[in-house]
Amino acid sequence: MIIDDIKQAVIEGDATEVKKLVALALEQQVPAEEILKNGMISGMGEVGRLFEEGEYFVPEMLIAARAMQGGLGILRPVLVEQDVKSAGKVVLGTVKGDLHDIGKNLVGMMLEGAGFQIVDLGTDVSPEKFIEAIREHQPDIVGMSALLTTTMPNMDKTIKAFNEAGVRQSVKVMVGGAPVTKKYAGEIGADGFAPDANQATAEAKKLLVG
Ligand code: B1M
Repeated sequence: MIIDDIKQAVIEGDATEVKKLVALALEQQVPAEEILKNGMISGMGEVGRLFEEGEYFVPEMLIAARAMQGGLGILRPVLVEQDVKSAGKVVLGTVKGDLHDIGKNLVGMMLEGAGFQIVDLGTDVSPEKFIEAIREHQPDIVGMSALLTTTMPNMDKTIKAFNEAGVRQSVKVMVGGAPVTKKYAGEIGADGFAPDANQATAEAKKLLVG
């Protein structure tokens, strides 16, 4: 099945094959969500497992990540095509010390698809850079992503820096990423949390209402 082939191509880090198969799956009317969830994200889960077991090393993870980004590039127009009017502005970034950006990019794409305007600050974003972006772009929401247990505390530090800089009240803060939990989000005083990109969209909408 094409979904299994996409998953396998991500695991093998074959970017050309991933791009080709994702395009083919879309042509065959396979829903984008299924390609994403059961093909690409599932493949990355397996890559993580292989890394944990010592079968894969950082280069293999990196190559798989490139393959996934390639596939996301093909899916992007489908994921973001829906709305045109702006539902709100979101400044998005992966916290300081953290270079993982696939999940953050996916959250950005889904938010864009739901009509949000995205200002993506990239990875390894310091509290100062977030604050600068708040002052420059005046977003409704600041979204922070972290994939490492060692960088997750930088979300807390960033929120504290927002308080000190006097910008905390002007934005809602949403956090997410594999090690982040709803409980942790509450502990650090974030306004919202989402476990995945789909729910990030629903959470962002909720934050702007309530
Ligand atoms: Co890294 N890495 N990595 N890695 N890597 C993990 C995260 C790890 C779990 C692997 C493992 O051991 N099983 C482990 C972390 C362990 C821990 O902290 N508990 C790990 C490690 C240890 C490391 C290094 C330290 C390895 C080393 O150097 N020894 C190193 C750190 C570098 C750094 O950041 N400073 C490192 C490096 C890398 C690469 C650069 C090689 C590469 C990243 C490339 C890139 O992103 N451009 C990489 C990869 C690919 C992974 C895995 C395999 C895949 C991550 C991913 O993209 N998942 C990962 C293992 C795994 O997750 N199974 C692993 C797919 C993505 C769609 O999911 O990012 O979870 P995710 O995003 C989801 C949700 O979390 C949520 O929605 C997304 C979509 O549904 N979400 C949000 C994310 N952000 C959100 C924000 C929101 C809301 C929801 O609101 C704002």
